[in-house]
Amino acid sequence: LAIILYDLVGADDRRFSPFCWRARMALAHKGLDFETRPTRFTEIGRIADGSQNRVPVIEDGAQMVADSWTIAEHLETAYPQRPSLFGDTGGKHLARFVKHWVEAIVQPAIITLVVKDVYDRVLPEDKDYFRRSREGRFGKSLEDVQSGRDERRAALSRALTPLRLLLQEQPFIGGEGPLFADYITFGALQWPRVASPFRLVNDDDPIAAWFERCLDLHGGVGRAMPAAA
Ligand SMILES: N[C@@H](CCC(=O)N[C@@H](CS)C(=O)NCC(=O)O)C(=O)O
Repeated sequence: LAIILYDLVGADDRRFSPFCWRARMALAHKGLDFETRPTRFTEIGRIADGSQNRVPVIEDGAQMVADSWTIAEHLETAYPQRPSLFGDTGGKHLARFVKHWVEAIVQPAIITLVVKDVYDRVLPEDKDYFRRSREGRFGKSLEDVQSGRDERRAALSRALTPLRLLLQEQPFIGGEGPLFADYITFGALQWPRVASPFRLVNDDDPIAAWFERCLDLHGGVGRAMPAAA
């Protein structure tokens, strides 16, 4: 029985959620059979028993699991014979650092560069909700949040310095091969790739080369999602 992944969907079937990409890459890494259920922002409350307010959520047989980190832990525990997402116990703790770094530093920097572009690509039914909730969070219009992004792009590049230095020394955050820490970071960059034409990383940046490698992983599951034009 295939695992079901409730996956955020925008216009033209775009799947841009950074957190859902973590889960999708984790499922692909484990080589598990899964299908995605495209879910709009304003449909999340209708998943299964109605107790969810965020995606990703997966249904693995009778088990419903929410939250990308909890999903990775679940997959690691339920499918120990499949390739590991953490490498070892220490690897899991280090992945937690990467999660906090990406959520506290990287994603907040990215959202201010692309939030209006994301809005332009959410489904019509979600537009009011998206604008209201995000403008409430920022205390200004989406247009004002995103404006001046050319000048703010360099700050993101500086924030990514530790990742850039690491990727000059090894092909993946996990070392020779990818681990969940790679997927956490990949999700943060796949989100603007799918939802915005704005280029965040220069082509000659080692991070760009790593991102291309990630797009090709597991049969190219990441690359199969078209980039925004
Ligand atoms: N801690 C959660 C965060 C998930 C999350 O924030 N998902 C966003 C989509 S990227 C969401 O569902 N947002 C619903 C909303 O904004 O109403 C995880 O790691 O899965």
